[in-house]
Amino acid sequence: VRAGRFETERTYIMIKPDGVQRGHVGEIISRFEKKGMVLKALKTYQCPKAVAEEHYKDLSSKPFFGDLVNYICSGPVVAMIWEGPGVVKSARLLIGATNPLESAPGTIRGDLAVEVGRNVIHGSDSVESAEREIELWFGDKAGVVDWTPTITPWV
Ligand code: 3AN
Repeated sequence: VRAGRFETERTYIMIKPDGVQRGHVGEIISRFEKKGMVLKALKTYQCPKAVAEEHYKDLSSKPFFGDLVNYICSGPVVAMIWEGPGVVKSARLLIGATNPLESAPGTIRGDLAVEVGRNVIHGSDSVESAEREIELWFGDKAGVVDWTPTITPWV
């Protein structure tokens, strides 16, 4: 995909139930917008257990897997597709390290969280994971709009 002069990619970003309930949706979306990424889909969603289990299937042998699935299903999430140049890695940098106590200040988790089990946001860890997760969460294509901003954002 080419948007303007950039080669772009897509990533799956999800504000977890704690981020939604603590009122951080606007703040988090704002950080991605300010960075220059393009919002391609957004929905609030009450995640069924099967979707959370599929999403985190690589962690199914971890001792915290059950708690993780229950947490993701404990209230609505905000599921999003963001597009932009290098967006998968860039989003991970904006999000910060998995453990919020080790995330740098200025990152989303570094600024907004203290617990690894309540770390506010998910972002895909590779282009391949992103495509798998987009298919899982937005497979029905509902709310997914293929658009390119028509203004040139900068010279
Ligand atoms: P990330 O979300 O930064 O990609 P992963 O994929 O290692 O990190 O972990 C996925 C999710 O599992 C984390 N976002 C966090 O919610 C949860 N998690 C990871 N490690 C732990 C842990 N030690 N205890 C509880 N939950 C954890």
